[in-house]
Amino acid sequence: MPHLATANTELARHVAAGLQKTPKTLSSKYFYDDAGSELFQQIMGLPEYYPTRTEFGLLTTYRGAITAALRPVSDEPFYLIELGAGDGLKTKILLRELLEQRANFSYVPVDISSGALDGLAASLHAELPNLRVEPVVAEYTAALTLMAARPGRKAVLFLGSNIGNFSPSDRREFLRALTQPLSPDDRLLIGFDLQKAPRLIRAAYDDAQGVTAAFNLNLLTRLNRELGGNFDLAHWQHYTDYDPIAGVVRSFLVSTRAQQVHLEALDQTVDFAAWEIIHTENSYKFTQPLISQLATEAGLEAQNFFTDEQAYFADVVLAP
Ligand code: AVI
Repeated sequence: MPHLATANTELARHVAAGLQKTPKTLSSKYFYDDAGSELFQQIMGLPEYYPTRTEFGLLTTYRGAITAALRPVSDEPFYLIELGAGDGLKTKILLRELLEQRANFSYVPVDISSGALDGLAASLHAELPNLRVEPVVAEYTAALTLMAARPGRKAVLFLGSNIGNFSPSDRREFLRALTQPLSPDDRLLIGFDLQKAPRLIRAAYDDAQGVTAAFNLNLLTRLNRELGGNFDLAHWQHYTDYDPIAGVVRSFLVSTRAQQVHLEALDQTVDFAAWEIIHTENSYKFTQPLISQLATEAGLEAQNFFTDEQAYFADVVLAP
């Protein structure tokens, strides 16, 4: 018998509230259980999912200029802090470059899951034995407040267009909260997926092999396991669309028939009409003016804008 969450966990409270909204809504932050994280790794390698390989190419091409913008001019020690490090594949490009430059720095990967950080620290230790790694298990803003007490520049990485999964008001608030503990000498490097041909964007979220569908549907498997739900996956579909006016991919789970779902841990039964949706994810796409506006609103200045030849993706250096 799996161990059920009580009605008091963050997930339980989120689901109880989200399934009472109109439209029903669940946050994409709950996609990333073990199976979801594994599926996201697969998504990053899909032919249709251009953001990861584009950002990888961009960091490779501009690694010299990017590290020059991030590291202090003098040889004083600094911290390269990464929010949500994942497998570190992209970051290793910058880490290798800084090690080759003999830069005086520590790498500080931040995550709320200590498991994710343990794996990363072990792989870094094996691959880059000279690298100083100081993992921090914390929420992002708490980690930056903690690091602000240390002397030396903080260069903060937030790659992969993770910023695109926030709503416009949440991303403004998030960036303001991130910026608040930083001092004028610190820097941020943020990855933004850019607006482009709508069909290309849509295909990235509706791949031919169905991996993104499995990733979205896995949320229901998680609710079945952790909240004692009885979602029958045979009667749910993944649906996604890109809205070029709002510049956002919205993803949904669609109930293919009228059905009731019981969630034991919530002591709640939820009715779904035929073709009713649960909105599960927003993936916002940006333009250069939107990025500049966002920076200004957060009290930041965009200093360098690095993009690929096709202008699919941008990594932007920002200063408080
Ligand atoms: C993590 N995040 C930036 C991904 C994105 O592109 O919005 C998550 C994702 N969802 C579906 N595919 C990938």
